[in-house]
Amino acid sequence: MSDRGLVGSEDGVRCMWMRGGTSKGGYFLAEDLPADRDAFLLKVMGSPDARQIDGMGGANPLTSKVAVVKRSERHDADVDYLFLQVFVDKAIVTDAQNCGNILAGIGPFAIERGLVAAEDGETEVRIFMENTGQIATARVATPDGNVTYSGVAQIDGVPGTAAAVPITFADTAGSSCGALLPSGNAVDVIEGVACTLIDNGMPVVIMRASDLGIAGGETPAALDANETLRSRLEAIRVRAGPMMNLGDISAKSIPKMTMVSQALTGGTIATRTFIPHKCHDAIGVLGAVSVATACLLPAGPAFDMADLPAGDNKLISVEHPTGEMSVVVTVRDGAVANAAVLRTARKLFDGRVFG
Ligand code: NQM
Repeated sequence: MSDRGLVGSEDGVRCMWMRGGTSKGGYFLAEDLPADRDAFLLKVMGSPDARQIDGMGGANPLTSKVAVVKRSERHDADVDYLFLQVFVDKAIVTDAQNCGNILAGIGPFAIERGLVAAEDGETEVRIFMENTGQIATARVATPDGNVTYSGVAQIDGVPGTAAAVPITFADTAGSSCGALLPSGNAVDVIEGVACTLIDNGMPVVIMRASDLGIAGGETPAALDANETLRSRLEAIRVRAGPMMNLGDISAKSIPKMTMVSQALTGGTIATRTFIPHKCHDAIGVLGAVSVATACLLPAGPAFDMADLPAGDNKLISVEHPTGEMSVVVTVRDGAVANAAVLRTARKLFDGRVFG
């Protein structure tokens, strides 16, 4: 029996729960979702409720995420991926942002659901990211033609090791804002703070930590408890949204707010990111690509703080509260031509979920 249109269907809806990078969420085939998708997803996650006690969500934006996947009709992609952020404490489901962490589970999910045929050894999956209209290419470990989640790759923010999922992005500049520097400037001063408004896959406002009165190495819990900081960041964000061609951002989870300082553990730069109302325990994938790109802008606050390696293929180590994210960028004519990251993913559950 079809589940379409039945929010509270007693039969539930087919769904795979996966960790993708440092995030976690429900992965659905587009054809399996009911017509009143957003009402269904709010019930699945248990939103709005700070504890999400009546749903699958983990009471954190990073564990209240959804991927919707279908076979692509494009010649340059195998599958289409739509990311949806389900707010924890508000009745909002938004496609206004992309997510490079949940992206890490798309290749394995697509193969497991039969949308992409597995090779013997490794399978390349070309993913059209519907939120931003761009393509990512993921490589999935498929020994003997089956997806494996076990392996030796380690990413900060996730305990243990798993199979590597290397992901390459090209042409991510201006993904949501229409231009890499949507205001036309490398630096804008907002509320007295020097900001770089940048979008290389994720719209991010980059500021010096010291300009916001913090050192830059604080824990997310300490920053979440800093009401003065949070209200200053929101005042800047509200003004930055329209400058970034994002319109009224009050009900959107973009732009992200990243404060940078000099690297603390041997990386290129240190970050603390609000996404946008809670401090990230790590940093988003595409958020890190935007920060890495900002490190190359001589006039900006990130350049001042960055300890950049030489050469046109740069490994930029973006430090965050639980370690670092390595972004490998290829620089052409002084600009980032493409970026690559290493992620892992793990299937946690496959079954039916109830709305
Ligand atoms: O920037 C969190 C995450 C993300 C987004 C957020 C992400 C990205 O860590 O590509 O991955 O910034 O909301 O999953």
